[in-house]
Amino acid sequence: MADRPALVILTGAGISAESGVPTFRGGGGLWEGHRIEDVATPGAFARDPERVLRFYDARRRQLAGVEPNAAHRALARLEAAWDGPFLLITQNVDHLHEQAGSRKLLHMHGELLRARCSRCGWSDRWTGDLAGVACPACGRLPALRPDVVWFEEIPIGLDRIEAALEACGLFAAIGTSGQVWPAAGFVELARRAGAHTIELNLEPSEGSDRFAERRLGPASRIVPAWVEELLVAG
Ligand code: BV8
Repeated sequence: MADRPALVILTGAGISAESGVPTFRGGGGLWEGHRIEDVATPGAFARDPERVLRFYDARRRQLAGVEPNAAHRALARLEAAWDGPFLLITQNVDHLHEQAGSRKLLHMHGELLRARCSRCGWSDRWTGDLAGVACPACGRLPALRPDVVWFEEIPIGLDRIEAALEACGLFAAIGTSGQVWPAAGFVELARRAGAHTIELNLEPSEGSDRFAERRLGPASRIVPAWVEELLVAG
């Protein structure tokens, strides 16, 4: 197969929606009933750590039993078959991309199934609740937090992401509303690099007109179709 262009993919909550993980801004979305300022900022954790930990404990419990869907599996197939540079950046904090087999993966907003200590820096995989639990390393309480990037915190891997975008030939954004920065600006970096840009979403996102191409429909249907097209195109 001819050498492929460098491919960068950004996913958001929409790719996990059909696996039963609620999106953030859809009907019944996660933030409903919760203001970002009350549950997803360092200030919220400093003011009321138990409330923040209960919000994340409820989301972590929701992840038990959810499975990757056809869109996650299609992206794992694409990675395995792509003989050019490939990077899958996800804003999601679930583990569905890994469970589907993705490896060239970067969780820019962290991982809900990891915890870290806000006092001593300890961190590890964590599948249980965090509310009321002392840090296993330093013993402090409250101290443990979910290992995710809150609003006003710096996302993970930005240097690696910017380098990949500046060198990419194809950029796809899948299931993201384009409302959260800096992820919402990635399409601009890709366009400046001369990449072809495509959005795959249930409906046009906030930044839809910044993409050269868009495909509308549920991810579990349009992502496998797009992947098969790419792989057949040779
Ligand atoms: C930063 C982890 C500085 C936690 C998340 C004041 C101070 C500081 C910063 C700011 C500020 N004001 C604004 C900002 C910037 C801020 C921001 O963007 N705010 C927004 C609200 C305006 N950003 C930050 O604070 C970021 N940090 O700016 O630091 C900096 C940065 C760079 C360099 C130097 C300094 C940190 C943001 C990270 C926040 N953490 N998550 C957690 O999960 O609890 S963000 C959260 O939103 C999730 O990660 C989620 O993925 C993400 C984005 O949402 P989406 O994934 O797009 O999900 P959404 O529900 O919105 O949309 C779903 C989409 O799916 C829709 O389009 C829908 O149509 C589609 N869909 C639905 N079903 C399907 C589907 N598509 C296909 N098929 C389906 N079946």
